Amino acid sequence: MSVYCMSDIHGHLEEYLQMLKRIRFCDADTLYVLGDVLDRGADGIRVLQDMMYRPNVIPLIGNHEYMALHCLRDLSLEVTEESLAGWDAERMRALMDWQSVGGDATIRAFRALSPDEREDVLSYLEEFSLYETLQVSGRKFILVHAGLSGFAPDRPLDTYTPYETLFDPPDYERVYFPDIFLVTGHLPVFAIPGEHPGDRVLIRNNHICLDLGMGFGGTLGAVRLDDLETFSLT
Ligand SMILES: [Mn+2]
Repeated sequence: MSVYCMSDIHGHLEEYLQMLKRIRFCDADTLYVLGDVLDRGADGIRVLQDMMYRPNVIPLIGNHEYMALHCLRDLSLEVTEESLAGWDAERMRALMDWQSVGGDATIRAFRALSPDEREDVLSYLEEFSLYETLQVSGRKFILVHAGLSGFAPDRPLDTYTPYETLFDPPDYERVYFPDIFLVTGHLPVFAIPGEHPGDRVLIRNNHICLDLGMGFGGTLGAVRLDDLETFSLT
């Protein structure tokens, strides 16, 4: 009956399954996945298809799913290169922005799906939430993919936009809430300044940063919120 978080799986099915084994994930546990399941690695869609059949896996949206959602619905209807000629500049820019951060791997996998499978994937992605708040073993947590841009201590969480929560990392030197851990992915731990191992989940200043750079040749991390035990595949 434990609660786990993982983030930035980035198309790495083997490592995702390996981490589920490592934490001995069972039906009584809950796993929150904090976005960026897709892109970079080849198997993001397969990870999604595993997650969607597990009622105890709760997905949050990352910037990669956000970008994918802006393009996949169109790609689902129009899969030919010719049909792209009918796209307006804004849609083309959204597609190119997504491709520039590794979207091609997902586009290839999505095009290989049957129409029913595509619809299942799209409906699943549309359910992803922007943030979650939790209390586990007396500790409070806010889960969000990247951070809380435009932060004010009294600002209600439901007023943050996708641009404020999915793209900009927080200031890991700053304590945002004295009594709440802010749990994020998005920025690999090795890119955060300071003395800490790049292949370990970082807990500092009421932040928990889960991204160990799986999308950049790094590894996958996880945390158990019940006791703040951290896990890494290295
Ligand atoms: Mn991200």
